[in-house]
Amino acid sequence: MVPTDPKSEHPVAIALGSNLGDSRAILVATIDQLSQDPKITVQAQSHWFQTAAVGPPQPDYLNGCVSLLTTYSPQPLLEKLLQIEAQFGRVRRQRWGPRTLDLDLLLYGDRVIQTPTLTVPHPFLHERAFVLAPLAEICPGWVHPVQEQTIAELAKAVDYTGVQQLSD
Ligand code: A4P
Ligand code: MG
Repeated sequence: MVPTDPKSEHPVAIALGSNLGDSRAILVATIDQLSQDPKITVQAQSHWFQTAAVGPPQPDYLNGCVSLLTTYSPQPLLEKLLQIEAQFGRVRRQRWGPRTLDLDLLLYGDRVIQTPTLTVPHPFLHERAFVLAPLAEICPGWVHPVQEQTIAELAKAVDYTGVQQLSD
């Protein structure tokens, strides 16, 4: 793996999701937490989307994405995300089951990372409408380093049934 220069800033995209509790308040507070970290500059935030759950039957999700510049290297950034999830009471029970907060590291520059704890790009990013709808708003030209297509191109290929953009 190419070492990350600790001083340089790296573009990152993160997906946010919640379908338990006051999802809107939890996601807004999460972005606030990210922006308060001195190693993170939040660059852009998508609209919120109400989305039908993929996986076992459960309530609709609120989903959105943010883009960042960060001096964190990938693993410490993941740990930061897991720490914020824990802070909002995320308890892991069931794979793809309901959660107060799910933070996924979607893209880290053009890096391809495969470790036991971290896969980047996120393995389902290119096939999930609930990720591609918000992501295409904020970074349409970002080239997915495995699919070798832009986010806008990937976003054109998925079905948006059950994905509704909210007005604010
Ligand atoms: N991990 C590996 N790579 C990553 C990455 N790129 N970003 C590891 C974040 N985590 C990554 O995650 C388990 C472990 O994955 C982490 O500890 C980390 O080391 P998790 O969040 O506990 O597991 P999970 O979320 O239950 O499973 P998974 O496969 O990550 O599910 P997803 O992809 O997060 O999907 N439907 C709608 N409409 N909207 C949603 O947001 N989300 C999910 C969960 C299912 N259905 C949904 C939604
Ligand atoms: Mg997850």
